[in-house]
Amino acid sequence: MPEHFEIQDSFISEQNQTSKDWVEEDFAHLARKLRRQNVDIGDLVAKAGNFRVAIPSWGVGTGGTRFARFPGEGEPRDIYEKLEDCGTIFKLVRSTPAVSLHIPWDKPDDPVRLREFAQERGLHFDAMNSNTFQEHPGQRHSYKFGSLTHPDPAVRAQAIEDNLECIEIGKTLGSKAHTVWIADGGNFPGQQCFRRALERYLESMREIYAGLPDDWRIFMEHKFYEPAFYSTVINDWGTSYYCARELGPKAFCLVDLGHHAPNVNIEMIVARLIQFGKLAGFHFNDSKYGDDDLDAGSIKPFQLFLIFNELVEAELSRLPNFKPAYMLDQSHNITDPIESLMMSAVELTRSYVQAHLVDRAALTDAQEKCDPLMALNILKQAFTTDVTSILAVARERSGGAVDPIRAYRDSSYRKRKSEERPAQKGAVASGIV
Ligand code: RM4
Ligand code: MN
Ligand code: MN
Repeated sequence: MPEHFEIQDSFISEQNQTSKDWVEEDFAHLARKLRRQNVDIGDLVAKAGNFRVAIPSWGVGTGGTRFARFPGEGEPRDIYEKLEDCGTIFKLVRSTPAVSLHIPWDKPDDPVRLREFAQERGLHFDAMNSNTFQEHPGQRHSYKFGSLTHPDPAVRAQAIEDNLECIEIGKTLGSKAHTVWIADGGNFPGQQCFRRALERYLESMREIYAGLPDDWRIFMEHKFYEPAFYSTVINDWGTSYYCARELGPKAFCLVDLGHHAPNVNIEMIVARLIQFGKLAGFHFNDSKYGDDDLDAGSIKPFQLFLIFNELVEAELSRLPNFKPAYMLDQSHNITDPIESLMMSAVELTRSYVQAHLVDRAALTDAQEKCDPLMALNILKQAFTTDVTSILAVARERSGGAVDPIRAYRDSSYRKRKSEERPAQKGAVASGIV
């Protein structure tokens, strides 16, 4: 028996056999239905099979709120165990071969070894993420009043250094992008000079930008509040876009779905950033009230579809500079993180495939003829088409599970991990998300 339990490919294919009947029946029915609309189901299976989204290293640990954290059984205790879980997710859903690392939460002691460890599991590294919103052991200066925009140049220099270090580690890991989210802002009117803070941000970011390798991109993530409750420095996409323009062609704006005020039209922000050639990509999650970090598609699935509608439209139009990076950024407080991440990856693929079902010629026609009802109807038709069997077939063809959640539960993976990974008394998993 291997020292570390792994779900075997043979187990997955046995599981898939038990779903064979319904998959074939639903798939054949859907193929006929789509043929009536002149859509080839094979094309959609290929699209589903090519969809990719990165898993956040911090997402496989159990999250918490500012009130409490309820540690899950057998949760990963270090980055190697986190990668084990990411490998399991990848095995079952097939769309998640990349992992996005948060430094220093998951700072590797030996990046070369970590890269090899990932490769052995078919994984590679997506965008790096810096963390200048917390204090880390041994840190000289406090980030209590900010990092890249702090009034004290020594604090800013430290924050710049922290970001450059992420890039350094990322180079060894094979990453090609760096994401910067800062918590800088204020809790009270008058606390910060808005203009000076943004000037300092740009000044600091220019130094980080100068440290980017030629084939890297830098992503800026805006957020309108929290932990700062009155103002933030990179508060919205407009500020982010301005900074991306100022910094240069390697700078882009990242959209985290939870970082907008309630009811904001996020799909329109996405369309604008696409049009201006500055969309970095996404931190996918869902929210009801704030930066809730709930599972993608759990609260506003129609919004998710509308976002993918914009993305697919751009993909089909072959716009230059359009290569969005897709990442999940969620906090799993009451579910098994592996299950939530798998389900979210599936929901993103669902929206992506459904967006390919939009009859674009008919939509343009309705728009040009000022026919709002028909335009909405065209979108709704795509959104209400059940593409579950397409997703299942795409996964199965690439060796994944027809029903990832069931396969995962039946495998007893979590139970086995709880035996292998006894909780360390008093230990706090890195990451508070
Ligand atoms: C922030 C933001 C960042 C993430 C941290 C943990 O709200 O979404 O992307 O790194 O949370
Ligand atoms: Mn985020
Ligand atoms: Mn967030």
